[in-house]
Amino acid sequence: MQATSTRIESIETILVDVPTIRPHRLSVATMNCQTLVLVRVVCADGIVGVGEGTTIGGLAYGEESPESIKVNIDTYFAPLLEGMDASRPGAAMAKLRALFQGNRFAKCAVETALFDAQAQRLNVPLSELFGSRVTDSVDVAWTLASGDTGRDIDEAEQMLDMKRHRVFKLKIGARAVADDVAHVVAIGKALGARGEVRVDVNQAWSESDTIWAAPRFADAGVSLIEQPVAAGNRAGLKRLTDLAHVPIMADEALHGPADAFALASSRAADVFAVKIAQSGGLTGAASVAAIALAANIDLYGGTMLEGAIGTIASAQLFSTFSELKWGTELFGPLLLTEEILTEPLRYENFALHLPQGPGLGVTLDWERIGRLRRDSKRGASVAMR
Ligand code: MUC
Ligand code: MG
Repeated sequence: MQATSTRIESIETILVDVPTIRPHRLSVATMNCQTLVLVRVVCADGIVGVGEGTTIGGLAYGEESPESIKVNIDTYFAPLLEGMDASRPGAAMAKLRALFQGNRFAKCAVETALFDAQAQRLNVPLSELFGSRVTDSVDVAWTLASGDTGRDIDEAEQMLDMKRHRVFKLKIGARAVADDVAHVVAIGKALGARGEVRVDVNQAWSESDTIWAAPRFADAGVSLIEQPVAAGNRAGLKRLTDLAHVPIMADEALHGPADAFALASSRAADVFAVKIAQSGGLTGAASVAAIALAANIDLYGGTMLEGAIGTIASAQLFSTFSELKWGTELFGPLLLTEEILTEPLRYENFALHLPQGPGLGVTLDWERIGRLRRDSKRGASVAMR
């Protein structure tokens, strides 16, 4: 048991169910609600760190569900960490990784909370623990995924009018390939030079589907094709990258530094979607980015459609990247109907602007979270940060 005043006293996990502003259709799931998995690490010096380990579509996207993230933190991680020194997040996470397999999202949530607490303790923004910021804002793309071409065009027009987003990622892969191509071409035509169009297939296509679609996308001005084929099909991803019709981005194929190294070694993609949850946390994501940059692979700041905590944690890390050519898609909180911060994240002029305060730099609205949490009868017991 750690005797210092920075001892970890308790770890609490909370499931928060928040409806989305419209159905969000991916090839793997249609989301009407997002479940945020929030973690609070309470330290003996009075500092409370928060983290998030959110996924997409229950068990549809990854190997962890919101419920598994919660139960594994509660059952395995918390008893190990309680009593350890919170001022050594690296040591605590090394122990956790040595003892427990997998569970990248759960590890990300806990690691974020530990680094949030430590950055508050040192009175610096979390970014300063990861090499320091090179920017105070990151560009943010929007995902068009209503499932309807006309509605997607209207939504893109609204985003352009608001100056909130000018890069649009289109979710495809649920329909016939020719229908998807027609959908993308129509949106590209409607937006013209005012918006940049990219596509995310979420692994739904075969290599031959992609070979057929890619030159058509190139003609339509599509700038990026994300994860067209199955995550395990690295050789196929490389062959598609070598075709060089449209740059190819790896997303689901990237489960942390080992995958990043394997993909970079064969240059199986032009761009890496760096995600803190998929990478097992902030340090894993920093390694993925370093491997990409060393291999001359471009960076993109990805999301698991996290709420405000996972989003700002990602932004804190991405703000330290020396190069972020393809910007980010850190729009998760904007897809939700409820605000969980006392002051919302600042989206302006096509970018997310980072707060200057210590740690994550945001304050959670615990009263509202108390009402939204799945076991809301316990809401009143949640202490204020
Ligand atoms: C993904 O596959 O990139 C990111 C944006 C979105 O709508 O879904 C996510 C996941
Ligand atoms: Mg993706």
